[in-house]
Amino acid sequence: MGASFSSIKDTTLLYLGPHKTVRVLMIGLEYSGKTTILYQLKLGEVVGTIPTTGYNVESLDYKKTEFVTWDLGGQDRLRAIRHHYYRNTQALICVVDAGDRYRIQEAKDRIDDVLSSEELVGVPLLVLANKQDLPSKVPLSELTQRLGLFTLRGRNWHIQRCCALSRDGLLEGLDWLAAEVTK
Ligand SMILES: Nc1nc2c(ncn2[C@@H]2O[C@H](COP(=O)(O)OP(=O)(O)OP(=O)(O)O)[C@@H](O)[C@H]2O)c(=O)[nH]1
Ligand SMILES: [Mg+2]
Repeated sequence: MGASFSSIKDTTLLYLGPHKTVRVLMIGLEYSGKTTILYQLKLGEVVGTIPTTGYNVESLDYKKTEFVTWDLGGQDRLRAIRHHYYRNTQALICVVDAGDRYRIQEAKDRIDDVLSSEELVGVPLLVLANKQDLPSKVPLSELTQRLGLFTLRGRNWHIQRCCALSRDGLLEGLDWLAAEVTK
């Protein structure tokens, strides 16, 4: 934590350009930080957000891969429309507010609900344990346990600490995802 990261745009200068396009779905409870993460990765800055009532979609070029990333609004009432975006998804990012221990069960229920979709069978899952700057953050081992990640079967998963405000951990998470989708 505390190290500075170059923006994705800067990083792509090192490469010849995207060689592969991957459809990524970003899910998680409302207020977990999905939109903040999306625009931190796209623009290299923190943007002011309002609750997402549909989706945001951005193309992120990173390590010869174009991540077309769909950030789906997390409010409960949007459940009925979220599944329309599942088809052809090649990677999942689930954002969890690690500072809110009272909503971990709800976050687990959301993950389980999304993963139960037939359209997402076998799709690799990156869990971003966001808001690591908050003193109330839940230790990663406890979060991993309570989200039930050890019991997942039939898909590769990885959990990564991050802070959307400072960018810490975001590129490490994308590194894992990039390696997964290019296997
Ligand atoms: N302290 C802290 N606050 C964060 C962090 N990431 C996001 N936030 C704040 O959390 C709030 C919600 O962020 P959003 O990105 O709008 O959350 P969301 O998951 O997109 O929410 P929905 O669109 O309703 O699903 C905002 O006030 C962000 O500034 C973080 O790493 N640390
Ligand atoms: Mg949002």
